[in-house]
Amino acid sequence: MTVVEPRPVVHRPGRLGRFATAAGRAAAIGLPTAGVALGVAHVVAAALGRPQTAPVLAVGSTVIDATPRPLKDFAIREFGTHDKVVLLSGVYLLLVLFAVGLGAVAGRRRAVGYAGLAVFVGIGVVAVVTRPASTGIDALPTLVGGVVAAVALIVQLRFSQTTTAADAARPRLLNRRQFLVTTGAAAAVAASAGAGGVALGRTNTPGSRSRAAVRLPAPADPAPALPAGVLTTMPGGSAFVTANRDFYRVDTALTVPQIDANAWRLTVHGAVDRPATFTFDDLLRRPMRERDITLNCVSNEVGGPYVGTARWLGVPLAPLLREAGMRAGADQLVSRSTDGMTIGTPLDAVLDGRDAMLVVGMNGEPLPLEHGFPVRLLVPGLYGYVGACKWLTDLEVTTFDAFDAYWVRRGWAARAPVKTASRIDTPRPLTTIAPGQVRIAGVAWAQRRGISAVDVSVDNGQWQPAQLADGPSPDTWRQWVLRWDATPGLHTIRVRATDGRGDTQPEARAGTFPDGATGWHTISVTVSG
Ligand SMILES: Nc1nc2c(c(=O)[nH]1)N[C@H]1C(S)=C(S)[C@@H](COP(=O)(O)O)O[C@H]1N2
Ligand SMILES: [Mo]
Repeated sequence: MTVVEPRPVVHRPGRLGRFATAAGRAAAIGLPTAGVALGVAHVVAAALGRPQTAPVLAVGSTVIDATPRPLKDFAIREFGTHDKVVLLSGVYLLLVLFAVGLGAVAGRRRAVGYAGLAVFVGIGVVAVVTRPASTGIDALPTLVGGVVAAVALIVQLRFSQTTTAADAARPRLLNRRQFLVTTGAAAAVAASAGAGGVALGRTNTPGSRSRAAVRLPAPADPAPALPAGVLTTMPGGSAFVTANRDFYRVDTALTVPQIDANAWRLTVHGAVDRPATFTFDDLLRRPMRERDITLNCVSNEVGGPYVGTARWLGVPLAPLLREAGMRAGADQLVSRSTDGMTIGTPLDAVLDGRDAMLVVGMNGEPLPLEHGFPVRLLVPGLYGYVGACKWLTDLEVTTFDAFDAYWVRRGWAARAPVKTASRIDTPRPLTTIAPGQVRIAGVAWAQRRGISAVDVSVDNGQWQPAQLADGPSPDTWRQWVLRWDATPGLHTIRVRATDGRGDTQPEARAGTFPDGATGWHTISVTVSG
């Protein structure tokens, strides 16, 4: 007689259900493991005072440098100052996919899982140590994160599988609970370490501590008093001076470089007879100049936000270069920063008498970290990418033939004086406003040449001269206002400026690449009936 063994009744989930269970389990193993690696690395990096050595940031920075120019251009255009958030989100998304994949293979073949983790850590280490200005020790946070993550993975795998007879005999529930507990613990470690790292990285940084200790000297050559007509505030529009916290920020740095002003050095070298090195105190002992200057980015679209005016305090650059003794034939000044940026400035622009400065102060404070602490270059009349190197450490006198700077290598113009531009700040585009007397107002700039007129046209009608507020020099923007009797309906408003030489902004639209946008800022508004 044959005994037919009764088969246990099991509920087999459908295909979709099986996939979901497998994916969930893979995620439950992989995500906390990756999270532990990154969170622990982040907190160690922050505790060591080198937050930029957190592997996610190092990978992100590597991605930025490797991004082809059109894509980077697109990112800045589409996401503006959020481009870094978008990029980091992309890096995190790839990480999640990798981590889930790791969880999936680790659940089946542990050895492959550990190998996957090693690859994961390896990518981080390579990214960290190949960053400019990195040292071997910078691999430490990533390695510590990797080791702790490996332990987390071992523990999790132990509880995620029933491998021994004894395990199998145990009630499934316990096993599952243990699995959830270990996974939850790993996730908690990851989250708290990550949060701790971010918080530490914000406050306990060498840069912010050093900046707090800086005392700026009074300028020997103070900024001229602002003319009475300057509008210190402007309802709905741009105040003459842009507050530091509102000043636009454009750079390739994922974490703000942390520089101790006491350890900082500026080297002046290249085609000079007397190369020299300056400490921060050396600079502060020189006579200081203070000026109001408008700075803007070549990536600013017509009507865009990447422009601001600040009161800068700094050391005049031309005398310092003359002391070094520039050799004949040199035509380019290359600035280098601690984070590996290179910026090429025409030497004649630095030497022609304009207020080219090594800037240490912005609106009465030491330079904010985001704007280049402790020292940045500023050359009025040039877009930032050819004249405003932040976190400056090195000045090389050379030629345009001999060296292409960072953005020039990516196709942007080597010489880029700012183009005349004007912007309508109020009314806001695509808003609905009440009929009657309306102030149309904004700013216009053409550093070095100055602004001589701003005209506004409503509904393609006659150009009407706007009222121009005063400005202290041709290197700052000018505010403008025009009163308009708004009638119900949809209206378009456009603006154009004329510079100090009498040249009016061309109507033809050009994109920002390769040397700055052109065209008239045009908006439409609805006036309610
Ligand atoms: N080290 C460094 N300096 C830099 C940049 C950068 O990416 N790295 N960006 C430049 C660009 S493109 C501009 S427009 C200005 C912006 O200065 P801000 O961020 O202080 O407004 O800085 C310039 N200096
Ligand atoms: Mo820029």
